[in-house]
Amino acid sequence: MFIDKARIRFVAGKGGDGAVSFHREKYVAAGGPDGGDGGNGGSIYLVADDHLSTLADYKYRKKYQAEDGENGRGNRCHGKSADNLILKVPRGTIVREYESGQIMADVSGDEPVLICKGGRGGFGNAKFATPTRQIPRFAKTGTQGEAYDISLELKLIADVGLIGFPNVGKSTFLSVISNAKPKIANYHFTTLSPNLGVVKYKDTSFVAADIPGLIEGASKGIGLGYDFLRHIERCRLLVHIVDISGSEGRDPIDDYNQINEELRAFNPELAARTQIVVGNKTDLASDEDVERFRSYIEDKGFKCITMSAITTEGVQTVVAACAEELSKLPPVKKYEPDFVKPEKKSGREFQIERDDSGEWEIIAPWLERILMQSNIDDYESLMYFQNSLADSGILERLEQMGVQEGDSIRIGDYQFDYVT
Ligand SMILES: Nc1nc2c(ncn2[C@@H]2O[C@H](COP(=O)(O)OP(=O)(O)OP(=O)(O)O)[C@@H](O)[C@H]2O)c(=O)[nH]1
Ligand SMILES: [Mg+2]
Repeated sequence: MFIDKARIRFVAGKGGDGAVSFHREKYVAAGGPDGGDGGNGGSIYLVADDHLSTLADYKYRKKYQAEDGENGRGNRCHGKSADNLILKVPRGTIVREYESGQIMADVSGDEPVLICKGGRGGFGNAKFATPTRQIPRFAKTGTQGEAYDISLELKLIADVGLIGFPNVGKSTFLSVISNAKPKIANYHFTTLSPNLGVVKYKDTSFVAADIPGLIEGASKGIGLGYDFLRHIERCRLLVHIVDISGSEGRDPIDDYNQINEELRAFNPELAARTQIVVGNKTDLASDEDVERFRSYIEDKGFKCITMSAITTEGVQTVVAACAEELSKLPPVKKYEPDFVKPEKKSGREFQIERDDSGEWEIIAPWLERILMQSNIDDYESLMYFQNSLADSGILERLEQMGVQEGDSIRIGDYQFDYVT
């Protein structure tokens, strides 16, 4: 199934915690601190894969999570950093932060693009040893990885977009000029999803995209084509194919105007894009049909080429005209990221509550971890703990909330009296 939009959640891995450990060896009395650092959490990258043409994989799996980094261990053993998660998407996938709609990336190049950064591993206590602090009984916890709700939207990368009514021969044309093998048949909406083909011309090449046919009212959601117009939004050049023979009883001039009308309704910028107008099926058309159409288009100041995709007469003239136009046009549009990362959380969030008995409770799992890893009787550890209380803004908040000397404060299983 062709899926060109998906919503997913990405969660990068957390950094591993640093270890608190002391060197132990027979006959060695007081070994130094040897707690290793935690490993980094895995990041999530997206990379373009030309073998993929749809976002179907992301329709069914909603959450992707990279592994956490390993915790550090004693004996200066550092935790292993987690592998990054590198996910494949079709080339031309636009990545947005879901809520804001801001663009995080346009995955159209060859390099993997970082979307969610993994957390950093915390330092083990070995890193905290200084000449004056020889017995650090604390280590740093790893930081959280980034996590975002993300929308993916495919906007194909192609130089040339083929547009026109159903059955005019768009897929036939693509099949004779490129390596693509689209389905071709004598009924409307043979093409149900875009096809890409690489067209070689002299020593250059370009990519052409064939999309489902457009019909009157497409911009109001009639038929299939409208949804697919986004896939030619960044084409540099449009080849507008018209069945010049009127073999389906429509007037080719009406067809031409109708399609332009639908383009305008979808996106005026797209309607203003450079077009090469191609009258197809000359093998079925009379000379008068051909001349009437040609003079109408030329009178409007545009170039008109005629061909028969089936006999291939005139096809190379269209290819040459595309190559020539493309050489004058700017490169394929890239969407620039405008995503602003939300204010970075310090990883030291807390909540303060006061119960009926007047006891204060500080809810902060990171602080409990510090307490667990510390020895409160140890001066160095106590200082580190007190600094954490001050740095994180907990003390200030307690004071604002009216804490008094001697009040009881609880953090997890620990209890203290407030002293100024
Ligand atoms: N006689 C003649 N028939 C053609 C020509 N080009 C295409 N056809 C026929 O027209 C029919 C439709 O061709 P497709 O290439 O599938 O047309 P399409 O524009 O891709 O159609 P949709 O995918 O339905 O939008 C097929 O039966 C083709 O064989 C041509 O130059 N001359
Ligand atoms: Mg087709």
